[in-house]
Amino acid sequence: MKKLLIATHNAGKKKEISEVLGSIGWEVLTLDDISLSVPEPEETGTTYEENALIKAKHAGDISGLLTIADDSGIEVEALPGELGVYSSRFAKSDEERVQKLLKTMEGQTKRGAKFVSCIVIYDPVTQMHNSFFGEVVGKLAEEPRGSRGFGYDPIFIPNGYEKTFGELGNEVKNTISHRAKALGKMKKYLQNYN
Ligand code: ITT
Repeated sequence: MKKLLIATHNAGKKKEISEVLGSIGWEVLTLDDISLSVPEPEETGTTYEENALIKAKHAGDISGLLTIADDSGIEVEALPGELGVYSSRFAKSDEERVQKLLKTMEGQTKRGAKFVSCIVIYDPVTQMHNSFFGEVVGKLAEEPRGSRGFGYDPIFIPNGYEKTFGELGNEVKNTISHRAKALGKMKKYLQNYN
Protein backbone atom coordinates (compact mmCIF):
# COMPACT_ATOMS: atom_id res chain seq x y z
CA MET A 1 0.00 0.00 0.00
CA LYS A 2 1.25 3.52 -0.83
CA LYS A 3 2.40 5.54 2.17
CA LEU A 4 1.49 9.06 3.20
CA LEU A 5 3.27 10.83 6.07
CA ILE A 6 1.54 13.43 8.26
CA ALA A 7 4.22 15.89 9.37
CA THR A 8 3.02 17.59 12.55
CA HIS A 9 4.25 17.78 16.13
CA ASN A 10 0.82 18.91 17.33
CA ALA A 11 -1.15 16.00 18.87
CA GLY A 12 -4.54 17.68 18.25
CA LYS A 13 -3.82 18.18 14.55
CA LYS A 14 -2.44 14.65 14.21
CA LYS A 15 -5.66 13.16 15.61
CA GLU A 16 -7.88 15.32 13.40
CA ILE A 17 -5.93 14.69 10.21
CA SER A 18 -5.88 10.92 10.81
CA GLU A 19 -9.63 10.92 11.52
CA VAL A 20 -10.53 13.03 8.48
CA LEU A 21 -8.33 11.02 6.14
CA GLY A 22 -9.88 7.75 7.43
CA SER A 23 -9.49 4.94 4.92
CA ILE A 24 -8.20 6.51 1.73
CA GLY A 25 -6.46 3.46 0.32
CA TRP A 26 -3.12 4.78 1.54
CA GLU A 27 -1.20 3.76 4.64
CA VAL A 28 -1.24 6.94 6.74
CA LEU A 29 1.80 7.36 8.97
CA THR A 30 2.63 9.98 11.58
CA LEU A 31 6.08 11.12 12.73
CA ASP A 32 5.75 8.62 15.64
CA ASP A 33 5.39 5.72 13.20
CA ILE A 34 8.69 6.23 11.41
CA SER A 35 12.05 5.37 12.91
CA LEU A 36 13.66 8.63 11.79
CA SER A 37 13.90 11.73 13.93
CA VAL A 38 12.25 14.73 12.28
CA PRO A 39 12.96 17.80 14.43
CA GLU A 40 10.61 20.77 14.09
CA PRO A 41 11.89 23.07 11.36
CA GLU A 42 11.93 26.82 11.89
CA GLU A 43 8.76 28.35 10.45
CA THR A 44 10.30 31.33 8.72
CA GLY A 45 7.50 31.93 6.22
CA THR A 46 5.13 34.88 6.27
CA THR A 47 2.16 32.94 4.88
CA TYR A 48 0.41 29.71 5.88
CA GLU A 49 1.41 28.21 2.54
CA GLU A 50 5.12 29.03 2.93
CA ASN A 51 5.20 27.51 6.42
CA ALA A 52 3.24 24.41 5.41
CA LEU A 53 5.68 23.86 2.55
CA ILE A 54 8.68 24.28 4.88
CA LYS A 55 7.23 21.58 7.19
CA ALA A 56 6.19 19.18 4.41
CA LYS A 57 9.48 19.52 2.53
CA HIS A 58 11.55 19.08 5.69
CA ALA A 59 9.82 15.85 6.74
CA GLY A 60 9.43 14.60 3.15
CA ASP A 61 13.13 15.01 2.35
CA ILE A 62 14.19 13.27 5.58
CA SER A 63 11.73 10.37 5.20
CA GLY A 64 11.58 10.01 1.42
CA LEU A 65 7.79 9.67 1.78
CA LEU A 66 4.94 11.58 0.17
CA THR A 67 4.22 14.05 2.99
CA ILE A 68 1.49 16.46 4.06
CA ALA A 69 1.82 19.32 6.54
CA ASP A 70 -0.70 21.83 7.88
CA ASP A 71 -0.10 25.43 8.78
CA SER A 72 -3.02 27.16 10.37
CA GLY A 73 -4.13 29.97 12.60
CA ILE A 74 -6.96 32.04 13.95
CA GLU A 75 -7.74 35.48 12.49
CA VAL A 76 -9.59 37.89 14.75
CA GLU A 77 -11.52 40.74 13.13
CA ALA A 78 -10.80 43.19 15.96
CA LEU A 79 -7.04 42.38 15.91
CA PRO A 80 -5.91 42.75 12.31
CA GLY A 81 -2.30 41.73 11.68
CA GLU A 82 -2.06 39.84 14.96
CA LEU A 83 -2.40 36.06 15.38
CA GLY A 84 -2.98 34.57 11.89
CA VAL A 85 0.26 32.90 10.76
CA TYR A 86 1.69 33.78 14.18
CA SER A 87 -1.16 32.22 16.23
CA SER A 88 1.06 29.65 17.92
CA ARG A 89 3.56 32.35 18.96
CA PHE A 90 0.89 34.44 20.72
CA ALA A 91 1.77 32.71 24.04
CA LYS A 92 3.57 29.60 25.21
CA SER A 93 0.79 27.04 25.81
CA ASP A 94 -2.76 26.45 24.59
CA GLU A 95 -4.14 27.62 27.94
CA GLU A 96 -2.04 30.80 27.99
CA ARG A 97 -3.01 31.57 24.38
CA VAL A 98 -6.70 31.28 25.24
CA GLN A 99 -6.37 33.40 28.39
CA LYS A 100 -4.29 36.08 26.65
CA LEU A 101 -6.72 36.33 23.75
CA LEU A 102 -9.73 36.60 26.08
CA LYS A 103 -7.95 39.32 28.05
CA THR A 104 -7.03 41.24 24.88
CA MET A 105 -10.67 41.02 23.77
CA GLU A 106 -12.16 42.13 27.11
CA GLY A 107 -14.98 44.63 26.52
CA GLN A 108 -14.72 44.19 22.75
CA THR A 109 -18.12 43.61 21.13
CA LYS A 110 -16.74 42.95 17.66
CA ARG A 111 -15.91 39.25 18.16
CA GLY A 112 -15.77 37.87 14.60
CA ALA A 113 -12.99 35.36 13.93
CA LYS A 114 -12.04 32.60 11.55
CA PHE A 115 -9.71 29.64 11.44
CA VAL A 116 -7.61 29.18 8.31
CA SER A 117 -5.67 26.10 7.25
CA CYS A 118 -3.28 25.41 4.42
CA ILE A 119 -2.36 21.79 3.74
CA VAL A 120 0.67 21.22 1.51
CA ILE A 121 1.42 17.84 -0.04
CA TYR A 122 5.04 17.33 -1.11
CA ASP A 123 6.56 14.51 -3.12
CA PRO A 124 10.30 14.18 -2.36
CA VAL A 125 10.84 12.10 -5.52
CA THR A 126 9.57 14.73 -7.97
CA GLN A 127 10.02 17.67 -5.52
CA MET A 128 6.55 18.82 -6.60
CA HIS A 129 4.05 20.25 -4.16
CA ASN A 130 0.41 21.29 -4.10
CA SER A 131 -1.52 23.46 -1.67
CA PHE A 132 -5.11 23.24 -0.42
CA PHE A 133 -6.91 25.83 1.71
CA GLY A 134 -9.90 25.83 4.02
CA GLU A 135 -11.49 28.22 6.50
CA VAL A 136 -14.33 28.28 9.01
CA VAL A 137 -15.95 31.53 10.08
CA GLY A 138 -17.38 32.18 13.55
CA LYS A 139 -16.91 34.30 16.65
CA LEU A 140 -15.03 34.31 19.92
CA ALA A 141 -16.81 33.23 23.11
CA GLU A 142 -16.61 35.35 26.26
CA GLU A 143 -15.10 32.51 28.29
CA PRO A 144 -13.59 29.06 27.57
CA ARG A 145 -16.17 26.28 27.20
CA GLY A 146 -15.54 22.57 26.64
CA SER A 147 -12.34 20.59 26.94
CA ARG A 148 -12.31 18.84 23.60
CA GLY A 149 -10.05 19.73 20.67
CA PHE A 150 -6.96 21.88 21.17
CA GLY A 151 -5.60 25.39 20.83
CA TYR A 152 -8.26 28.08 20.56
CA ASP A 153 -11.12 25.53 20.27
CA PRO A 154 -12.65 26.32 23.72
CA ILE A 155 -13.31 29.94 22.66
CA PHE A 156 -14.31 29.51 19.00
CA ILE A 157 -18.00 29.27 18.10
CA PRO A 158 -18.49 28.38 14.42
CA ASN A 159 -21.32 30.14 12.56
CA GLY A 160 -24.58 28.21 12.79
CA TYR A 161 -23.77 26.83 16.26
CA GLU A 162 -24.12 28.03 19.85
CA LYS A 163 -21.37 25.79 21.20
CA THR A 164 -17.59 26.12 20.93
CA PHE A 165 -15.40 23.62 19.09
CA GLY A 166 -14.26 22.60 22.58
CA GLU A 167 -17.83 21.52 23.33
CA LEU A 168 -18.77 20.23 19.87
CA GLY A 169 -15.81 17.84 19.58
CA ASN A 170 -14.37 16.22 16.48
CA GLU A 171 -17.65 14.60 15.33
CA VAL A 172 -18.80 18.09 14.34
CA LYS A 173 -15.45 19.85 13.97
CA ASN A 174 -14.20 17.34 11.39
CA THR A 175 -17.18 18.03 9.13
CA ILE A 176 -16.94 21.85 9.09
CA SER A 177 -13.45 22.93 10.15
CA HIS A 178 -10.83 24.81 8.15
CA ARG A 179 -8.59 21.74 8.28
CA ALA A 180 -11.35 19.32 7.28
CA LYS A 181 -12.14 21.49 4.23
CA ALA A 182 -8.49 21.68 3.12
CA LEU A 183 -8.09 17.95 3.70
CA GLY A 184 -11.24 17.19 1.70
CA LYS A 185 -9.70 18.93 -1.32
CA MET A 186 -6.38 17.17 -0.77
CA LYS A 187 -8.14 13.78 -0.58
CA LYS A 188 -9.73 14.32 -3.99
CA TYR A 189 -6.33 15.20 -5.44
CA LEU A 190 -4.83 12.05 -3.89
CA GLN A 191 -7.44 9.81 -5.54
CA ASN A 192 -5.84 10.53 -8.92
CA TYR A 193 -2.26 10.46 -7.66
CA ASN A 194 0.08 7.82 -9.10
P1 ITT B 1 2.93 21.81 13.68
O1 ITT B 1 3.63 23.00 13.08
O2 ITT B 1 3.88 20.79 14.23
O3 ITT B 1 1.93 21.20 12.75
P2 ITT B 1 1.85 23.84 15.48
O4 ITT B 1 0.98 23.75 16.68
O5 ITT B 1 3.20 24.53 15.62
O6 ITT B 1 2.07 22.34 14.95
P3 ITT B 1 1.02 25.91 13.61
O7 ITT B 1 2.39 26.46 13.50
O8 ITT B 1 0.25 25.69 12.34
O9 ITT B 1 1.02 24.48 14.32
O10 ITT B 1 0.19 26.81 14.61
C1 ITT B 1 -1.19 26.78 14.61
C2 ITT B 1 -1.70 27.62 15.78
O11 ITT B 1 -3.08 27.95 15.54
C3 ITT B 1 -1.65 26.88 17.10
O12 ITT B 1 -1.36 27.80 18.12
C4 ITT B 1 -3.04 26.34 17.30
O13 ITT B 1 -3.39 26.34 18.63
C5 ITT B 1 -3.90 27.29 16.46
N1 ITT B 1 -4.87 26.47 15.73
C6 ITT B 1 -4.74 26.01 14.46
N2 ITT B 1 -5.76 25.21 14.14
C7 ITT B 1 -6.54 25.15 15.23
C8 ITT B 1 -7.71 24.46 15.53
O14 ITT B 1 -8.27 23.63 14.67
N3 ITT B 1 -8.23 24.61 16.75
C9 ITT B 1 -7.66 25.40 17.66
N4 ITT B 1 -6.54 26.09 17.46
C10 ITT B 1 -5.96 25.96 16.26
